[in-house]
Amino acid sequence: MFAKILIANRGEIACRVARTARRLGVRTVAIYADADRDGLHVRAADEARRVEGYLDIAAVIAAARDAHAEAIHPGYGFLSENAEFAAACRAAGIVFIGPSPEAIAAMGDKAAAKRLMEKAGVPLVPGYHGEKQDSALLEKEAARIGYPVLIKPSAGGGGKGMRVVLNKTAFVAALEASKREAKSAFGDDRVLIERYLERPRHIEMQVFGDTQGNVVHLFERDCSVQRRHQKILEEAPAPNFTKRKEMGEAAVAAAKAISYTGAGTVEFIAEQDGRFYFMEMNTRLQVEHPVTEMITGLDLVEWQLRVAAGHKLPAMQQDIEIRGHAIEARIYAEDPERDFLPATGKILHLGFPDERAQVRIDTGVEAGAQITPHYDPMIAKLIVRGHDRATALARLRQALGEVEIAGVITNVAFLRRVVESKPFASGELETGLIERHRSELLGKKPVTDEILAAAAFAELAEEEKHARERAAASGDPYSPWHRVDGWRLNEDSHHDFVFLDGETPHAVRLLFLESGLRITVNGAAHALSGQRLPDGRFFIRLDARAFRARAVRQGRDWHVFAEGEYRRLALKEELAGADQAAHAGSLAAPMPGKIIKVMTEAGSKVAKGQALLILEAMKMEHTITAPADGRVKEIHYAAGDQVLEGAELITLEEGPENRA
Ligand code: MV4
Repeated sequence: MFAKILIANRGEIACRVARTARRLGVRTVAIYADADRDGLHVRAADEARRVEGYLDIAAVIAAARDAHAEAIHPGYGFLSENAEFAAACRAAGIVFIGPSPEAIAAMGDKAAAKRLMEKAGVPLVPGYHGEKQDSALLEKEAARIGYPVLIKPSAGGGGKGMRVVLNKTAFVAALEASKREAKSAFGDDRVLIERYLERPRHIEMQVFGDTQGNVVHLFERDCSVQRRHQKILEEAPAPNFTKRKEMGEAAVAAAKAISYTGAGTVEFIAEQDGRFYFMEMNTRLQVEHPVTEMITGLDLVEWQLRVAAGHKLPAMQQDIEIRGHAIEARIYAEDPERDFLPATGKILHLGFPDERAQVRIDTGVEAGAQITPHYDPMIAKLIVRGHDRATALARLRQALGEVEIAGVITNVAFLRRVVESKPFASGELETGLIERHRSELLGKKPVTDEILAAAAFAELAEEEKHARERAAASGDPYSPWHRVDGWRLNEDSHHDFVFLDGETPHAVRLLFLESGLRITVNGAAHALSGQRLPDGRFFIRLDARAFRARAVRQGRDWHVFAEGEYRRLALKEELAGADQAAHAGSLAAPMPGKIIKVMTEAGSKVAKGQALLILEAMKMEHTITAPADGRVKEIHYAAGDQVLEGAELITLEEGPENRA
């Protein structure tokens, strides 16, 4: 086994590889770009080297040499399927933890790969995969195959440049469009033509080869649930799938045809009746490998390291079996309500369910991390196992409800809706599932009374905390003006809030009665009480209901998590029955930009409305002013600094004692 390896990647997969390496006593070297210098993956490794970028072949090899790493694990993405990189490792005397450059290249050209697979007896979608590309010939081939057909670029996967053609009349225009897109995306305008399958499933087989020529498969994964070729949910084994044995044999034949070594995935497209056809082979470890690990009990990274070190496969086909069912959900920073636009920002709070035997979380970020547009927006993978699919599904639903992410918009609620949906629950998987059920899966659900009550309770607790601090700081801590329970002398004891859920206002009234606290939400009054739990959450009683809730404050907003639901609520105004409590606050950048000028300094007293800082964004200047009287506690940036949206610029201590 290797003494030391370099991990040429970042994020969750770099952390994932480091975990197994550590368990095996293999030392690890991380690489990082400047934007990632504080990344979790840097700390997950034993040492780290700065590189200009993760795609810089010479720099990665130099880092490995410099650190005396014997091998490089490429993870997925970046250089993982770059034959040139694998060859450069070989030339430098470093082991590439993956297949040979020849195997990578053989699968890189999709049409050439299909010709090769055809020879190896692997089933293909009826089609044309030839080298001749004149349009009259292609049109004739399309007619031979029979419409509808699909035109695909030979050079690329991922759906780019693909065109469905319904009939002969539309063929030439579609061919030209496909070629144009292929040329600009891959620098290669060759295409192949296939019969178009209407409701296919994406089923892939995990394979492994060693340097002695042994090849096994580790069963299939169903990755049909995706949108725009981005996988969302993956599971193993594929539900309602009848061709496991045949597909396993086809995948092993595919790997053997190119003398494959290491971890690979043979992708198939399958019809609803189970007939399947080779699509492409991914010559790397995949994002969704954990579902295979959960059903086989094997560690695929350990297998990769062993095979790369020249050992025989740790288990042969007859020793590998399926135990139970596993599902992975990919948590992305994206906004389902805005056409899944990638979201950016700072993660203010990050909470996951406790990891246990059947619940696994693979992540590469932590609270405080910035989600930037520069890298993949995946925050974490949540993987669950059950003795059958229904159990795994229930566990996934539960675990998703326990995920707490504040500060950046995510797809967690959307995932939960997909998981709870009828087509997913019944295992009727197909690549069009999300699109077909779009309207049921999207659209806002009304905010619950529990969420509003938790927000109001959190706001009250926050105000009481400040009142207590004020009382302690004043000379007369027993003055009735500092009472923290809402009671005010000779005043109507209520407290009104308006919480904005997006555009929708929700009026909430807290009433302080002798009998206790009451809350009015959505026109109905309820008894309310609560206490703080050791983990920082509230335990709240709302009439006869009791639940746990977490509330995370961001300026005047509350991020509230309760009963699997999440809302960001903006406190719009507060018409207190008595004097207003002051708010400690942070001033956040409203958009990404550059600091032009700082007009105050730490320790200064400032008045409400006073200009503190100028931010240039989108070619305009924005003046950041004090939201209240207070004292500047800390200034986090200087003139010339670039800031991300939501970055805390200045921390203010508010309150009358800080008044100028
Ligand atoms: C297909 C197909 C229907 N018929 N081929 C999309 C990406 C590429 N790797 C293969 N893809 C498809 N090929 C034929 N002959 C439908 C798709 C397809 C798809 C495949 C797998 C997963 C998701 C998909 C989403 C849309 C289309």
